[in-house]
Amino acid sequence: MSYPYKIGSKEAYQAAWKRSVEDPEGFWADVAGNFDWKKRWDKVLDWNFTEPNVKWFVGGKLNVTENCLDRHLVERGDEAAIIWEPNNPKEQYRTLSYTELHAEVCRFANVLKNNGVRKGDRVCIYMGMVPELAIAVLACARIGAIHSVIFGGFSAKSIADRLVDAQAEYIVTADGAYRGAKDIPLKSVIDDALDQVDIVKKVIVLLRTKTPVSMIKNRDVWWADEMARADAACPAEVMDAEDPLFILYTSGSTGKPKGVVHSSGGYMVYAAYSFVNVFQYEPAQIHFCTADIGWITGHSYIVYGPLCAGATVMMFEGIPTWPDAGRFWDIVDKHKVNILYTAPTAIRSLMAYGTEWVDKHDLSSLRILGSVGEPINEEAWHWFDKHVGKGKCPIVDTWWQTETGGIMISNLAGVTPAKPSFATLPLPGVQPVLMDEKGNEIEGNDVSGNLCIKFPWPSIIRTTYGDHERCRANYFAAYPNYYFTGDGCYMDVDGNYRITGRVDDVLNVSGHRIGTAEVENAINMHEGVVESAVVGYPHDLKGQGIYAYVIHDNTHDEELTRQDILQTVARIIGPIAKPDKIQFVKGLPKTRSGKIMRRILRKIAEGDMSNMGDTTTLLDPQVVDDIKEGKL
Ligand code: 7RM
Repeated sequence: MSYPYKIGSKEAYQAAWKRSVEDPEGFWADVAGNFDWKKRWDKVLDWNFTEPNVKWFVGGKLNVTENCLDRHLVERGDEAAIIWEPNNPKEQYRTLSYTELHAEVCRFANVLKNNGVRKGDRVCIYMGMVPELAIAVLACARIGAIHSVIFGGFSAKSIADRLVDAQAEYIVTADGAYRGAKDIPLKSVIDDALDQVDIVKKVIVLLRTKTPVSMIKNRDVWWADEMARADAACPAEVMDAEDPLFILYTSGSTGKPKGVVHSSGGYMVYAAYSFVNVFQYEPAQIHFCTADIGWITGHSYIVYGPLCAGATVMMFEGIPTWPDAGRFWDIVDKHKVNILYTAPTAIRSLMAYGTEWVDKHDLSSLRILGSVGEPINEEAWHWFDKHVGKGKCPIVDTWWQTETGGIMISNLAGVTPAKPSFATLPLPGVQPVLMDEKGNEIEGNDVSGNLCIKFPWPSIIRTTYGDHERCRANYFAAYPNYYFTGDGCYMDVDGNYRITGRVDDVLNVSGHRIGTAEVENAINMHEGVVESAVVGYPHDLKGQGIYAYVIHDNTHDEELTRQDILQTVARIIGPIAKPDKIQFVKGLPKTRSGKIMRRILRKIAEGDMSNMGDTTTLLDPQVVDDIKEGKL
């Protein structure tokens, strides 16, 4: 497989970026021409950012799975598409060639059809990191069903909310999932969700952990039984370039997660284009993205991008620290991984275990390293470079979002220079700008502002499922005619971008987006809680920790209440949203109009008790001192 759209030198990068701005339609038509279309598009781009209404490759017809699977069969059918490493290193790993993956996807696509799934239907997928997860995702794409993958750490309540929002009538799950020393009873969580929701018609259950499950007659069916009676051949559904490919829920500044909708054509083109360019992928290399497919990183850089490029992906079921802190390095060594794409939080946690875990393994197969999910601090960057890359592997720091579908700002490995803690430069096709408070573009270098994108790229969010106005209000209203990212950004004298973090009420905990309002809602559901305010604070491993200030009616034991609140948050959202610290307070710093002054709460959570700034607008300035005294 060759990649005519691969940019291989600094000069080519500059030329490509320039062309992408001067002639975006010509630029993207050239990239998109390298994929299999059942019908070529009539028009490359139709757009406005006011509604917003963005359409790429208008009138084009395709099926994403033909690009990810069928077109590789003749030349590289026997080569590995997925190498799967199980949670337990003593269990045999599995390799699925492109031919095998294609066969499994087609058969499972028929299973979906046999169970009533039709084009446009929403299918919720709640599974661990097993090959069947990738198979289920691709099988949906095969028949034009819209998948909505939910990360295995989310609670029954979170699942129920998402099922209702997406009006999903079908679920694919497993009895359980292995993660380190734990196993998570997935089907049982689904059953709890289904006690709250009555729209689901079928649940297809994969046997993985042999955890006892309840199987309800006429509703729940086993994966293996269904596969055994399904046909092998499944022609790919003809999809419009703008037909939705998937929904993925992500947190914003309101209490309710949004269903980000991605298209078929534009998303696919951008996922493959960014994969090949950022990682400078060469055929036969083994690409290991450690993210879960439940997050956008797994969608774009385990499934769609790499498979579309005919790459070999490493898929890992477990966690970096089990059975020991050398697990990633053991996998790299065992499977001769060439590209390792992971998160700063994982790097920091492994760093804390010491270098002996890394040094034990042969990492000489590594060529390129990547980071995603949050700003990477310099210490972690240098540790990654020195101890993992041995000073020989370019590191790509990739900035992007669920809403952008693919990597937007990053160096291209070994082609454009890296700078520790900087995502550096936009990919050709991406036009970032920094905005001031008044809504003007900030010109020049060595400046800071809010990061916006001024021109569409193919994998831009199309809508928020079932509520287009929400999409407009969230991303296209703060700065008219721009896409607003929600991130703050600094640009250095050379024009390199450094993402400094969210400027809205969204936390980034271990690379997971969590809205402060979401956590507050969950805490407030606990009996006796009168009110709460949640802020982030710097956390050595997680990047940000969650600090909750809670007003409680105080009739119970404080420590017990604390534990109960944690339990409530785990129930309502999932364990990832549990506050690291809970401080019981008598009052919250509120303005006369009733707004909580989070700035003050953030300072206290950070342990910075100095100058609280202007507190004269507070209803009761005394609460600030009370909170300071009780700081954890
Ligand atoms: C891919 C992903 C998006 C938010 C985004 C940023 C932060 C992501 C970086 C980063 C600094 C990076 N999607 N973020 N990557 N910050 N440097 N390389 O993470 O939707 O889950 O989160 O994550 O704040 O807005 S996401």
